[in-house]
Amino acid sequence: MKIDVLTLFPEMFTPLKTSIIGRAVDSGKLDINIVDIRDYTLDKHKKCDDTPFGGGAGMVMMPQPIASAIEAVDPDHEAKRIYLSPKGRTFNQQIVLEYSKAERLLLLCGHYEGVDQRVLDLYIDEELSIGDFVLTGGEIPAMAVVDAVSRYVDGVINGESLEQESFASGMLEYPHYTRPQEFKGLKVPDVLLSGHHANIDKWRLEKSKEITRKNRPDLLTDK
Ligand code: 4GN
Repeated sequence: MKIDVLTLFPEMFTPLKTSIIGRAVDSGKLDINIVDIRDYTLDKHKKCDDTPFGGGAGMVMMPQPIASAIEAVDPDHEAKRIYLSPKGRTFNQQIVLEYSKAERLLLLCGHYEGVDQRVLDLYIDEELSIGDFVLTGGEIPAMAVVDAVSRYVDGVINGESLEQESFASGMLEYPHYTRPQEFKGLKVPDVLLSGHHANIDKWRLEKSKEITRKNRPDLLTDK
């Protein structure tokens, strides 16, 4: 999968060089192209934002640099083009799966008060929000999308982990334990040491229901 990320702050994306995503990029399973919108400005002072028509606080990202950047990286509109914004539809695991089937994604990160509406009207397929809160820019939401979607790209992580995880079952995950068997007076539950796999599965299912009832009862309508 190829993901283009358009931003005024490319240095914010260094975390994607790390860990599982970094490895997937190095092995060629993922192509993450971080594009500096400023490289596409035609302004002699490299200006990419301006004051809002109608007045008000803050700055608006100018349409020309963004339009030129999108036309340069995705001239034939092969990518699903997404703008990260608190006004978008709310991201969830179903959307992760939907996006993971695309050959290409293009993520546009706004900053300040956001981008000129005409960029959205002319170039963007959908607005997406990672939750009901406002950040200084779309970069962190874009990274969340890259990470969540990349996990479903073939070979990035093993398929068993994907099936086991929270939301695959429609419930939250059971607790995990590793060595030592006792830590600061707290013991690992006996059943996990028993080797009795039917009992272990039963315990995990009960724990999943318990944590889901406590934190996300909305997920439990039929369980
Ligand atoms: C996305 C962008 C939050 C989200 C953002 C989110 C930059 N904050 N909930 N901040 O996914 C106005 C236009 C704020 C750009 C935007």
